[in-house]
Amino acid sequence: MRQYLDLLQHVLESGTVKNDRTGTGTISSFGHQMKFDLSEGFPIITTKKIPFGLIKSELLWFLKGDTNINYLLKHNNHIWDEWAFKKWVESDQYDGPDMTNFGLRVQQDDEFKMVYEKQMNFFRKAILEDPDFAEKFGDLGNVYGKQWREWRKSTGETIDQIKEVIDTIKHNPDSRRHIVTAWNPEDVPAMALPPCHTLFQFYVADGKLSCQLYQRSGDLFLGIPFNIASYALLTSLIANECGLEPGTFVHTIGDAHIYSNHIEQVKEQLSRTPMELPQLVFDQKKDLFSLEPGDIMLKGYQPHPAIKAPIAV
Ligand code: THF
Repeated sequence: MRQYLDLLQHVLESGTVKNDRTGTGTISSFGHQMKFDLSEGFPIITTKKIPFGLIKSELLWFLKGDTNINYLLKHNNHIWDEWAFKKWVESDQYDGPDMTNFGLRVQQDDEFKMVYEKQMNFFRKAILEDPDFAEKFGDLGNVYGKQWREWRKSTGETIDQIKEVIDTIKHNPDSRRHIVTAWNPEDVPAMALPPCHTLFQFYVADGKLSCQLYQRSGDLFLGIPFNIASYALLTSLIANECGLEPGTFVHTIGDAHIYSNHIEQVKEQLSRTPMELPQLVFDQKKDLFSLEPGDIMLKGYQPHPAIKAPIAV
């Protein structure tokens, strides 16, 4: 995982200070690529502990075509809560305390943080316990799951991009069109968070399946370690489904940035020595769409301790 640490170091040293949508501030650099040979072990960062359980449930959620955070909450996964919460507090059915700009205020104002946490806990409970509320406010709209499995055509029909790409990998492996896109220009203006993982392509050679992701924007400290592990897992699962071995994961990033409130954490991470990579183990007989998080595990993952950092919303 030297490549990841080198990228952190490079952006820290030569990035440009740049303002961003969230108002947090970043150091940023444009156009980077990392390559991970999946036969050398599973590429999960070892210089801090990454909660792999969250990566499994998020990826399976995407693959099911689910866009409601209810599934994630049932699996104790809270990485998308803020986005659904934001839709709720901005809707005309919300009549609690003012939550404008909660992402920034939570970090600056302890009194506000308590009020926010009370609202957030109420929100989570309602999503889990009240099906009508969950249907209305748990849904994130046209996010990854929707675009991957139910891309809407102008005729009203839908395209299952994942099924189609598996089919073409199996029947026409040499094709140069094994592409899944999440970037839908028609949807973008109305989206709370337009897809960061805009497009990926598969490639078959020598019995191995490789995958390249074009990520338009990458939060190097919090998001990128998740994204690398998630796409490495996706590549391995699709390879298995197609009777191939996993090849290389190529990660191409547009705006690669370190948030200004992650700098101390990044320096701490750079002071640590990487450990050996773990092995991915999963139930290879199960079909892709019926896999559950419990069917997937890492063997020999012995990372350094976790490093906490605030997420920019
Ligand atoms: N927004 C921002 N600012 N960065 C992102 O990486 C990001 N994502 C998704 C949507 N919006 C984003 C959500 N992905 C964590 C990790 C990935 C996320 C969201 C949050 C996170 O906080 N990870 C903690 C552990 C959290 C926990 O244990 O519950 C960590 O230490 O890694 C782009 O994919």
